[in-house]
Amino acid sequence: MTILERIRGPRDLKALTKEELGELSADVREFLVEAVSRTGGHLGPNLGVVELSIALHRVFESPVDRILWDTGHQSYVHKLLTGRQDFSKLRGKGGLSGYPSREESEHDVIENSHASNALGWADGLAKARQVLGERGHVVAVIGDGALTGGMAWEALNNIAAAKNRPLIIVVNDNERSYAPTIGGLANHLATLRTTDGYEQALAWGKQVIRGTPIVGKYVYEALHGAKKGFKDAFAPQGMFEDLGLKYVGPIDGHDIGAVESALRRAKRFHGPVLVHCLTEKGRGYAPALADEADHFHTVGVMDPLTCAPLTPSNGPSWTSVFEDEIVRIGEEREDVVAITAAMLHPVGLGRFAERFPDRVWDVGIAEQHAAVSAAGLATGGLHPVVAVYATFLNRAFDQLLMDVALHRCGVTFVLDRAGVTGVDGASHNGMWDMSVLQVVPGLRIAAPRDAAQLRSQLREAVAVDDAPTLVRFPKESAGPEIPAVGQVGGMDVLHRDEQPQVLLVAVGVMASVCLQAANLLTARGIGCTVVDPRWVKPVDPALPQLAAEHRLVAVVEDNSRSAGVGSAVALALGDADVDVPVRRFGIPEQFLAHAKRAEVLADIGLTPVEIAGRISGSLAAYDVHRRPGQEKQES
Ligand SMILES: Cc1ncc(C[n+]2csc(CCOP(=O)(O)OP(=O)(O)O)c2C)c(N)n1
Repeated sequence: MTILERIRGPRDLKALTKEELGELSADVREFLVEAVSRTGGHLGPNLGVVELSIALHRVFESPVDRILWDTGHQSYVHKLLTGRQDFSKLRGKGGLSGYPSREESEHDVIENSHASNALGWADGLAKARQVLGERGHVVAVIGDGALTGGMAWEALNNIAAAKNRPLIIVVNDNERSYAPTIGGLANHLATLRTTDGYEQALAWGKQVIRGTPIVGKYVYEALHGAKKGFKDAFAPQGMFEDLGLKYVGPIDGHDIGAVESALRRAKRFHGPVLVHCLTEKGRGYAPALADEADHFHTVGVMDPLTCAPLTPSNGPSWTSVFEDEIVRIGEEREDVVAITAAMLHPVGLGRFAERFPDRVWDVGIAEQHAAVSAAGLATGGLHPVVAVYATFLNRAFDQLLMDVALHRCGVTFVLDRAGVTGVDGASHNGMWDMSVLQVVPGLRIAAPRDAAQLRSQLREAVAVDDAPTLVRFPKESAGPEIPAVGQVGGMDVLHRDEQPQVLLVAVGVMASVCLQAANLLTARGIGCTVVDPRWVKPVDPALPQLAAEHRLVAVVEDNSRSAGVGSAVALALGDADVDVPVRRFGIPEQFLAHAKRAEVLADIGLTPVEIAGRISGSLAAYDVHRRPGQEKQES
């Protein structure tokens, strides 16, 4: 039995010797490489926090002490130490979540995987403990990447205000988000990293300067009086202390003893403390360390020895189609520039950055800044393309509405991972954009159905210079091309039966599902038209008239059913006095548990069989409803 297998909960860690702790760390790394290669998941970040997680659970008493993981992708080791060692279905249906999960364990608190929020949670929890007079520490672990987010700084501002409210912030500084962390904060952390630490400098100052005859004493006192000057002269770590936080560090985050003693010091302090730990993403696994792009931030299913991917590729991904086209557009138009929020490669801006290094900005995990600075860039005469995952655009709603749309700025938002993403669970699905953004005046939204459409709609989007545009596409491969058989207004007709009864409005990637549903309906004698509106906002002016030629409209979207494209279509039909019922197929208003994308779509009824069945059921019910008595006569 390995030491890891003997750990049933944090208590089992307490009695381990130094040697056993070393063995445990090695067990954990071996386990992570094996297990995560089998399922895919966040490997690099977890390899980097092995010792830190062990030390945290030895020093604190979770769950009485609350340990909060910012973003939560680095919580695998914490899971292993808190009784969860069955990783066989990690991120799969019925298996462990890839993030903390309160359903899984009393040791977990924050589940939502959107970065930079843990300090805010910690502030609230610490205040609650103070008001209720409860015992226990609150510890938030935040990466240097997550520390670039504005929310973290709003929290620091509040945390620092209460000098006597204990709260421990552990900065897990591996110098990287996905790519190396950027910006002034990153530079400051780098300065801290290269110094011996304030405490050591202070001790040295006392010894050396004071020991210098006559002038030494005065120099020391003068410097000590001007504490900031002294600190900055010898260990320039003033920023956190200037904010009002005690700073401990920098600590070697892979030295369990050193981390433990820093945490114990922090625990004794009756106010906010920041413990700065230096770690290495991908630690102990050579292929991860050799991977310059992201140190294996996330991996798919792979061979742990060769790292060769073991899931077959079904053709080019949506991301790679965007990546190619934006470079082509960049060649043709010098005014097109790009912004990423710490995800240059995942959102497909890597090649653009290589080709046009001066025309791309990584703003850190700062979607709000991405949007507002895009407004500035547009007003300054450029056309910015802001590429983010759909779920993270939620952060920038106000900036998109007030800074970009209100000022009629020509900014193109590109949303990768739109719709059901699956394995990353509830918070990673990009299922809200087409609902919340319906209310933004002047915004145009494109949902391309295939790679060719993505290329042409991206071009149409960047051609708009007096309003925001948005292009959204899902995860995985773009699939085969779906040809149009005709045109109505700006919409593509994908399928047309004689005397159609049902108009299927296929939003983006749902085109192939709609075509299959139409075939099933046609086989039952229910004629269909399938249109791809291409631009789903605003609703195409030709849609109400087309709808009027059918008995039922069914809108199928990979987005929340609430207030999405289906609702916009119903509104447009109502406004045009077209009295044809609209059925809305989409994601129910709930948080979806992790599972493969196809499994989730099946569970929520977004399959051809389910859609066809419900449409024919609706038509039958509609007949009964509209012509009562006819059923009786027929029977
Ligand atoms: C609001 C938001 N934007 C983007 C992301 C995507 N994301 C996940 S982890 C990560 C990097 C985090 O870096 P850091 O906090 O330093 O943790 P590390 O992975 O280096 O341990 C990013 C950008 C996110 N989770 N949340």
